[in-house]
Amino acid sequence: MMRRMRNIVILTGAGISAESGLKTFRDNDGLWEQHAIEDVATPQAFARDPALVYRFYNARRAQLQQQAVKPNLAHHAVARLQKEWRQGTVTLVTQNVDDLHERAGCSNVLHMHGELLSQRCCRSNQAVYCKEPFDATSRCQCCDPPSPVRPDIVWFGEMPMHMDRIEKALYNADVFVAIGTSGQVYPAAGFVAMASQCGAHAVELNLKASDTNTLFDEHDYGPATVVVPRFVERMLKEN
Ligand code: BV8
Repeated sequence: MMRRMRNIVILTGAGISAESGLKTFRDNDGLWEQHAIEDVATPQAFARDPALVYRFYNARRAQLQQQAVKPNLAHHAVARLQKEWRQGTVTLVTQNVDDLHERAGCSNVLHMHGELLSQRCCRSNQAVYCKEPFDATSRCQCCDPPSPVRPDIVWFGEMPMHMDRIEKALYNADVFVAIGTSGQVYPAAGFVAMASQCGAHAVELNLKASDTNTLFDEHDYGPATVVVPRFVERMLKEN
């Protein structure tokens, strides 16, 4: 018998934004200008070929702001759950760097891998909202003299953000829901094990079984715009 469901932790990945028109990492074999994304999204790539890395993020930042790219039914269902859940807390952790959760009405979104619509000072590490392209000639507004800026993104080999708040939420979770993630990138892929060890009921909502699917108690496979609203409807009705 599952203990009373109070605190929910939701982890989303690129799959929740796929139906909004944003490519997932494993689409097109995860390539960018014939480079493996894992080879572009690294500090080494930024040091070796900054123009390529600035270009990669400028293109994705521009794509995110296209008229056609907007939150889909899955983003709106998550926002509904965050708004209507009265039994406890809903902590939303995303691996995504887009702002579709916020545009669907979600609050306190923990972007553990950073955000596209932000630029970070290479000297002070201060991040500021930015929707324009920027490159090696761009400068911050927080230093004197101004310093170079970088995408406000957590690259492979860099420490993800908000880990203290995420770990606390996982330890207190009664339900852990992973949506649209392949379970290939750590530490995010390890969250289901952490939550389950503390007694959480784990649910996987995805197009197909992820690499960590055996760690989940419950699965619903299909497009996020179908399985996520169905899950939220059931959670709100049953509790
Ligand atoms: C860390 C920002 C330690 C970039 C991202 C060697 C060297 C260094 C590190 C490592 C190493 N080997 C392993 C590691 C650890 C590494 C890692 O896990 N590597 C993997 C490749 C093995 N992790 C790290 O480096 C992390 N940091 O370990 O730091 C440390 C410790 C102390 C001090 C310092 C450092 C940092 C990882 C973060 C990397 N940055 N993003 C950017 O966005 O440009 S990760 C990036 O890839 C995304 O953010 C995302 O998280 C990930 C892709 O995962 P998904 O979101 O799951 O997307 P994917 O395409 O894989 O899957 C989509 C899913 O959706 C699929 O299952 C599909 O079926 C489903 N789907 C598709 N359509 C739909 C759908 N579902 C529903 N509906 C649909 N319509």
